[in-house]
Amino acid sequence: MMKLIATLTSPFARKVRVFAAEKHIEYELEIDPPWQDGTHVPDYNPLGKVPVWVLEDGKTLFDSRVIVEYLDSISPVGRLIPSDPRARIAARRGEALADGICDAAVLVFCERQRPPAQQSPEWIARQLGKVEAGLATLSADLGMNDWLAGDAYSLADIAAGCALGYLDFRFPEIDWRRSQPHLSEFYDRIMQRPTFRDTAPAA
Ligand code: GSF
Repeated sequence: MMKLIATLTSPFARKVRVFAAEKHIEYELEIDPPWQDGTHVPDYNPLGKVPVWVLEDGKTLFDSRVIVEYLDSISPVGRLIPSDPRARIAARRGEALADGICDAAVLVFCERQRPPAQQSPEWIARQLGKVEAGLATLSADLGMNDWLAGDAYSLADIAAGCALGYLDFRFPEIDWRRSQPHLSEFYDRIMQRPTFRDTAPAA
């Protein structure tokens, strides 16, 4: 059986979990927080990050973008990465934007774990600026549409939903719903999907 090494808080791992669930791909979920002593994550991924996907023959795939591409290729059920080149690039761009928001947010979260005297307010502000600008662009890209890339639900929407969920989980003080009402409606729409409800971040 294929295996996913993840945490229940990683937005990148959630993207993979939602993606696999939407495609009815079965796998074993192994929780292994990469920050903890004794983690085995570096044995699977030299970068020491989750998610990692372990194939039946023991080969490993990372990062989340490579994993979702693989998952879309092994099952024709409900394609989530469009095959039309323009729609495909739009979906991947949306994913890159959402992942980039998460990268910046994760850096802020990590910085805030350090002793207060070692934290850099400038660094935190720089990363939070990326989160704000990223949200504004997501909202602009969504416009009045239901989904981010073309007419159909895609990888871009999954990545964006995971990014918004991560912000709610780690940064409840960021009131993105008020500043981005379209994203708020989008998030309500995506949270109706069982695959999203079943994968909400948990401490
Ligand atoms: C990012 C994975 C990542 O940042 C991907 O899979 O898309 N580009 C990669 N993972 C974090 C956990 S998280 O905050 O989602 C991670 O494993 N960090 C451990 C470390 O040592 O940086």
